[in-house]
Amino acid sequence: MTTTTVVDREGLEAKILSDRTTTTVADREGLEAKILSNLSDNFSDIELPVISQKFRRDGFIKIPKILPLEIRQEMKKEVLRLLELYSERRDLKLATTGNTPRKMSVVTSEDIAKNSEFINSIYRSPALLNTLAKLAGETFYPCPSKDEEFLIAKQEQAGDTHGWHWGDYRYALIWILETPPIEYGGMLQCVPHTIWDKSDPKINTYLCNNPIQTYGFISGDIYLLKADTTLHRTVPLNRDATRIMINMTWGCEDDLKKELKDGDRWWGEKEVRAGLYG
Ligand SMILES: O=C(O)CCC(=O)C(=O)O
Ligand SMILES: [Fe+2]
Repeated sequence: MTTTTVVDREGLEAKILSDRTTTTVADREGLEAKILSNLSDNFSDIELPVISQKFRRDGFIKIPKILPLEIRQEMKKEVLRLLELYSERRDLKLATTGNTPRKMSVVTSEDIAKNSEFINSIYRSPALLNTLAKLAGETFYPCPSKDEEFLIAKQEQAGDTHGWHWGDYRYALIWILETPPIEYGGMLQCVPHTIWDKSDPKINTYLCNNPIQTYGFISGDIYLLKADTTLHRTVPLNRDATRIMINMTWGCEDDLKKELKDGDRWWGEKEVRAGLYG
């Protein structure tokens, strides 16, 4: 891998900025119209209750068709652009999830929010939020913490993983933009209907006492996760390979009152209080 110097980075940034067109109201309306028409083609009032029940049961539902292929392809380009400009490597173990590992490169929520009108427009799309709310049976609210709205993660080295954890907020829509064949690892594993006690997470006890569901993906997949009560992780890559995702997080009504204080926000800072390094 080559290291990006400050000069490279500035040159690259200038090039990408000059390539980028500003999003106008008309673009945003066009995007919203595409999202809406795709939803009415793919998520009828007959299908929604069926997937909604499955989601309640599993805390997970694969829904690639929630967004049209064209937008998923555009998202991949946008995420690759942001990775090139802003990615930071993380290698740590996190105490509040029983010292499970985080090994990947990330683009932080703030860097994404500040630098992508495309991602912001999709995150706030009324048509998308309305369908997700019908599916989950409650209103989706913008994430109460600006540092948890978004996360881009790129796994690339053997051993890279997003270890067992829960989310601070209820809903995560995860776009699998690129993933290797499942024999390389990178699948998602879930234990739904579990609770995160940050001072005593007891992850292995949950794993011993419950069935673990494993979901494989292909590039272009999208899934919705009930992240606050579904213990989950990605299976470590067993060889060097590329797996890229973007996470969009929303809260439920109760999340609006939540106060977080554990010093475990590993995605935002290189070194956090609850992390073990080296
Ligand atoms: O990469 C994945 O599929 C899971 C991501 C995840 O758990 C997270 O962003 O919190
Ligand atoms: Fe997660």
